[in-house]
Amino acid sequence: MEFDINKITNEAIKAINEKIKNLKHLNIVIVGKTGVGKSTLINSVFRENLAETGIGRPVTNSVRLIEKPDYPLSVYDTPGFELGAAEQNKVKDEILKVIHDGIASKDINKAIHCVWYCINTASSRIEPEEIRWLKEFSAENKMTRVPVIVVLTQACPKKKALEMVRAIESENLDIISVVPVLAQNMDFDGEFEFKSYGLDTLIEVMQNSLPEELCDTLQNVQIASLKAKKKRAQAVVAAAVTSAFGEGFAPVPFADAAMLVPTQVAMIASITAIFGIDISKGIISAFVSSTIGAGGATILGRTVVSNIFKLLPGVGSVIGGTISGATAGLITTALGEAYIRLMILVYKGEVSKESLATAAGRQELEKIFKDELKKKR
Ligand SMILES: Nc1nc2c(ncn2[C@@H]2O[C@H](COP(=O)(O)OP(=O)(O)OP(=O)(O)O)[C@@H](O)[C@H]2O)c(=O)[nH]1
Ligand SMILES: [Mg+2]
Repeated sequence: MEFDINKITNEAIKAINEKIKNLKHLNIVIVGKTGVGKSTLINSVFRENLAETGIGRPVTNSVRLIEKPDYPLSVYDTPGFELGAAEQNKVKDEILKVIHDGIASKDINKAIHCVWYCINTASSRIEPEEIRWLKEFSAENKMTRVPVIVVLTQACPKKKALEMVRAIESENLDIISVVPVLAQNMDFDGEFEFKSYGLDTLIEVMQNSLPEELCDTLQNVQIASLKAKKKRAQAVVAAAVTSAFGEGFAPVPFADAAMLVPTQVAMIASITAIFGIDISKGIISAFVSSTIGAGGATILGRTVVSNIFKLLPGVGSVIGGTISGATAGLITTALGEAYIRLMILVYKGEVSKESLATAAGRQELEKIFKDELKKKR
């Protein structure tokens, strides 16, 4: 059958745009005294320097909403917050109002999904006022149950940070975790530098506390953990294969290319959304032509199957133009894994659209795909 790379590329681009447009909207609240490092944290965890480049508008007296067009995250920031009973109560009530408004909307896109309460590790000890705030907030959050994560900012030295973690844990607060982080490297008189750490743990804790519908969104906006993106992307591949090919015993008519392509296109769209990078048509077209359409070695159609089988001795045989679902699944898995490898290269800036347009670039992609196929044998 005729295998139209351009058509599949266009379908993939369309699916990617749809997937990104349909991501659920994530909303988080960040509380903490002025100067603890809230803005630094936001810029380090989320793509596009959000705290600096996002449009901040006042929601209430002390709460500011940071958002960007076509960006599936809103951050409710509390800049300039000073400790003191009156100010603390005001901020608490305003945040509770934001939470209640979200719930009243009955819309997951408007609900508050998480609160980060930031405490600076550099302060000599945890102030009783902070603990009191957390206790009072938790009491009023009993019904609304928005998960609270205590983030220990500027957490160095680590030993001191760990002491603070223990001190907070001993308070038995109604929080899901205490996470020490150093959002940016910290320089000491040019003598030595503490390396940033902990943001990946914060992402992991978030990922585990969010409803499933928001997990792709979190991965889309976060830039703190490549490992978390990869893990989520691999889960997408596994789910695509399971849902499309089941247990894999039923024969799949291979000549019918239409059977595989939609599954693979949807899988690629989801993975792209997870990586949160702008993907050009050139990159998708290079990927399609060097994998499922590699110079005469398309996976689809009978000729292809035999080509693939040269790579996969012992996998089974082609009977009457069908292959087992297991084999179709295996090819799809290799395709997904190869695409994840490509996304990681693009994410790290190790490959460009220009280099993929060259013959050498495409050969490299083809090699990655064949590599993955051999792994799955
Ligand atoms: N090296 C380093 N500096 C940090 C870190 N976090 C915060 N800082 C510094 O601490 C100062 C205050 O940080 P901000 O992020 O502006 O604090 P904020 O909580 O947003 O403060 P307000 O907006 O006033 O409430 C800035 O000079 C930051 O550069 C960090 O992880 N590493
Ligand atoms: Mg700030």
